[in-house]
Amino acid sequence: GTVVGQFMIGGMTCAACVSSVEGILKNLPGVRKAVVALATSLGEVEYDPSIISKDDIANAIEDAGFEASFVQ
Ligand code: 9UX
Repeated sequence: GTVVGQFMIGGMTCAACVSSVEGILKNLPGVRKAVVALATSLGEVEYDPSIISKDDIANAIEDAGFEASFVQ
């Protein structure tokens, strides 16, 4: 099954940053859907927790040079 996780993403300053983060998220194994909003700095990620954890998702965002923290 899938769950939806919300992540606060810091360091995004333009639309290209948003596309970049969305691209990273969508390419992760276990991630089904990812929508990132610049105005709120929130990313909503639909993922399969048996394949990837919320910490793995946050780490992938941080590896790309942004800050990420799990919200709920
Ligand atoms: Mo444009 Mo967003 O260089 O970091 S991609 S501000």
